[in-house]
Amino acid sequence: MSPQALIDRLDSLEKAFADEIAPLSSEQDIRAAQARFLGKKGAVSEVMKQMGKLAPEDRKAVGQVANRVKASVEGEVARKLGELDEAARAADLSREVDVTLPGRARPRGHDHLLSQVRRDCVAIFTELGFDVAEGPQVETDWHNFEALGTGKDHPARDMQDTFYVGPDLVLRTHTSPVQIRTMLAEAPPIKIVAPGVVYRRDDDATHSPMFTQLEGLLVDREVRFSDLKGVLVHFVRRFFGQELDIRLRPSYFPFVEPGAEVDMQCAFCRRGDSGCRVCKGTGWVEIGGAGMVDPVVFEHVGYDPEAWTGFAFGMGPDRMAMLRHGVGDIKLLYDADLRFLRQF
Ligand code: FA5
Repeated sequence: MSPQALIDRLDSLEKAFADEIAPLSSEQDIRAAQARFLGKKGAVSEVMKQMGKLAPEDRKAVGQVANRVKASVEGEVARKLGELDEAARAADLSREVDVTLPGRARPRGHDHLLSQVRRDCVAIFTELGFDVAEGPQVETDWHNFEALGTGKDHPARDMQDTFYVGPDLVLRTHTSPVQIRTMLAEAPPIKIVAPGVVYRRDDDATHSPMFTQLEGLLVDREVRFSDLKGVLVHFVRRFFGQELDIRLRPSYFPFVEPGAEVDMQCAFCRRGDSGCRVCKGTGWVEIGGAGMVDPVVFEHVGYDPEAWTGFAFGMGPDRMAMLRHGVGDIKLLYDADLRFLRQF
């Protein structure tokens, strides 16, 4: 082809490109058109391949036109894409938004049943003037056992199957070590409750390896067993909202003397109906242990056992949650199944 024919061809390609992209309205189509003209096998490139055969001065003239056409195609592409961008932004801005429409509601969670029960329990005692105390879940053998009158060889160690995390470190088996920590830190009189998680190698429908307890400790002058009973009766009636009675059965804990197991009247059948699955027909359900603080415990924490007296109790809020809400298996409290938890 002659140099002039190549220049004419390039000029007509420039016009053809402008016509081709004028109606296009997507970036994808515009890029495809660009490739058909400027790509390796594109129309402009095909023309340029023929320039090799030209005399040097002709090659220069055709080359200049080719460069101009290339720049013009690229300029057209940029302009067209800019137009598309502008149109999209304008469409976005002119879209109507009804600001009076209600927003999308987010589902709301609520406290876990055990948190609710714990809060209810603590509230009943703070009303009576008790403070809230806390202690660590990984506890020393001394705080969990020794200081509570349970030496290394004491047979009562078998009463609680313990998870050991070191030679002298345990996952606390009850909240009673908080009694020790509180008395070591503060002088009497003392009036605290200590809610918290405890651990034992236990596992059935009413026993979980991790469960909660609520400890209570009151130390003052001339504290009597009847004070303990009065506080426990008040608590049970406030928590269950019924005139339920409690029963204190003589029992043994190394840190109280005398000690008792605390039973409450069955909140379901009240009288011990033979078919009641909660009390198994006895009319009573065990909810905790209690007693008068053993003088040996006062000695361990440096209180004068001649001057001070006290009572302590440890209850199982999990059991009380099960009783109040008719939950048949303690595992439901720890399974995190929303179908169960949403009911409370
Ligand atoms: C104690 O743990 C004593 N520390 C309580 C105490 C405190 C007595 C202060 C005297 C003075 P006991 O092992 O009985 O006692 O446990 C108390 C309550 O915890 C039980 O009545 C029961 O309600 C609950 N409990 C015990 N083991 C489990 C378990 N594996 N799962 C759920 N609840 C449990």
